[in-house]
Amino acid sequence: MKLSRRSSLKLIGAASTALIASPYIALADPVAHEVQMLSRDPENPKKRFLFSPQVLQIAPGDSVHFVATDRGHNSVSDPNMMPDGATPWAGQTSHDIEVTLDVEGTYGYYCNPHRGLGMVGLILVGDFSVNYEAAKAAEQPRKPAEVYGELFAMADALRG
Ligand SMILES: [Cu+2]
Repeated sequence: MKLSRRSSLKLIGAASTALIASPYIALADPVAHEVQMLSRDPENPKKRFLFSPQVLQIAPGDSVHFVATDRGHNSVSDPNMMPDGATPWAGQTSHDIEVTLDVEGTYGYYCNPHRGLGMVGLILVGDFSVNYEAAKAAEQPRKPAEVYGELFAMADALRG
């Protein structure tokens, strides 16, 4: 279901009132996060073709807006790095795409033109342990495997 942020918030508000006793109703309103698609890291110009931030931790129901800050990139979910029941996404090159992630778990995604150069990212939703080990073990080409090594090291630290 694709809703504007405003109508999502309205629905959440209605649901909270109707189901106030449910422990599964989020306490906070959903948050809209941004991930920039970059050809060059402004903080480290030697670093090319990256998502920023590369690792994003969010709550279920939050949205992620992939912003085409630089042209020539897109965001595509990796089918081997998603929890069961999650909706895959595939943005058009040089276009923004916004996804709402309702299913808890570990999500990997890549830029189609630059996957081979290691342009990949990780999103951790809620209790992301459900498919964490499977996502970590997912087979990758050489360069993305290298980058995922770094990203999962960061994610390991978040797991405590
Ligand atoms: Cu790219």
